[in-house]
Amino acid sequence: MKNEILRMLKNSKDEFLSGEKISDEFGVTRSAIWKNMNSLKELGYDIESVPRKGYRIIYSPDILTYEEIESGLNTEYIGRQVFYFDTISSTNIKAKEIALEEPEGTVVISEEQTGGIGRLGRTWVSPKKKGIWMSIILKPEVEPMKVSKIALVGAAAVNRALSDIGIKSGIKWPNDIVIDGKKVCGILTEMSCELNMINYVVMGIGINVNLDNVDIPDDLQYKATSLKIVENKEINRKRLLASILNHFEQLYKDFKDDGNITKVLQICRDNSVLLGEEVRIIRGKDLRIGKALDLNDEGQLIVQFENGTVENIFSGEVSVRGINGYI
Ligand code: BT5
Repeated sequence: MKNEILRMLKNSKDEFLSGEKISDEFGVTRSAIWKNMNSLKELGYDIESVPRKGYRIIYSPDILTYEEIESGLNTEYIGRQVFYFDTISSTNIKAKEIALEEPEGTVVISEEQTGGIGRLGRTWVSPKKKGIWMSIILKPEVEPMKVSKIALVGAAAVNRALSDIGIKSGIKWPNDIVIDGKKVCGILTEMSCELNMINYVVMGIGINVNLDNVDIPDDLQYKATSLKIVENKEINRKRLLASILNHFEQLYKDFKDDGNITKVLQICRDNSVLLGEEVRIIRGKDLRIGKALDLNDEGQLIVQFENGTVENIFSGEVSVRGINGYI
C-alpha cells in the first residue's frame, strides 16, 4: 500500500494529491493514509500536507528502492523486481538463497553490507549509502562453460553507464573497473549448475560511488577509490544504478540468445587497462610474468609468457596484476 501511494504521489509531481483521491483509489480510511504517509516519512521522504489540498512530495531520499529507480529504467526484466535492504551481510548470499524461486532479472540491493564478499574468499568494503551494492539473478540457457563471459557483460555495462555520465573508466580483466589506476568497482559472479545446465547465476556488482577517503580503510588506500573522489562531487546513485541495469539488459540479451558477446568484447578491448601491458598472472602461489595480448572470442585473456608460449587465461582462479602495483 505504502508503495502504491508513493507511486501516486510521484505521478502527481508538484500538484497536490487529495486524501479523497487516495482513499477512493484504495478504499482506505484517512487514518490509514496518515499511517502510510508517516512510514514514508520514516524512509526519508519529506511530504507536505495542506488541509483541503492534500499531499505532495517535497523531497525524495537518496535510497535505491525500486520506486526510486523506476523512472530511469527502460528494461523489460532486469531490475523489475527489487529486494531492498537497509543492511544485510551480503547481497550475493541473499540472492543465492532466493534465486531458484525468483524470476530472472531480480535484483537484491542493500544500502550497506556487513559481510560483503570478493573473489576467493576476500572481503568487500560496503559502507552505508555510499555505494551501489547489488546482485542480479540470471538464468541463461547456455552451457555452464560459457558463464565466465557473463562477468564481462557486467563490466561492460558499468563502463558504458559511467561513460554516459562523462566518467571515463578502464576495465581490468576480468572483473574490475578502474579509474586513475585504482579500483572503483568489483564484480563477483557465482553460479549453481548441473552437468550441462545452469540453475542460476548471481552477479554481484559493487561500485564505490560516494565514498570519501575516510571510508576507505588504510590498507586499501593505494588501490581503491570512488567516483566522488575522482570527480570531486557527489554522484547520483539512483540514476547510475538505473543506467547500469539498462545497459546490462541490452548487452546481456545477445549473450542470452546465443552466447554472443561481440559488443561486450569490443567494449572490454577498447577500454582495457591490461592489453599491451606486462602482467603478473597469479594462481594460488604460482606467479608468472607475461604480456597481455588480447581477449579471445570466449572472453579469455591471451597472454604471452616470458618463455614465448602463448596461453588463454581463464578468469576463474587467477588474479592479474601489473608489474608495478595494482594495475
Ligand atoms: C571483487 O573481488 O572485486 C568482487 C567484489 C564484489 C562485490 C559485490 S558488492 C555486491 C555483491 N555482494 C557481495 O557480497 N559481493 C558483491 P576481488 O577481485 O577479490 O577484490 C577484493 C579485494 O578488493 C579485497 O581483497 C580488497 O583488497 C579490495 N577491496 C575490498 N573492498 C573494496 C572496495 N570497496 N573498493 C575497492 N577495493 C576493495
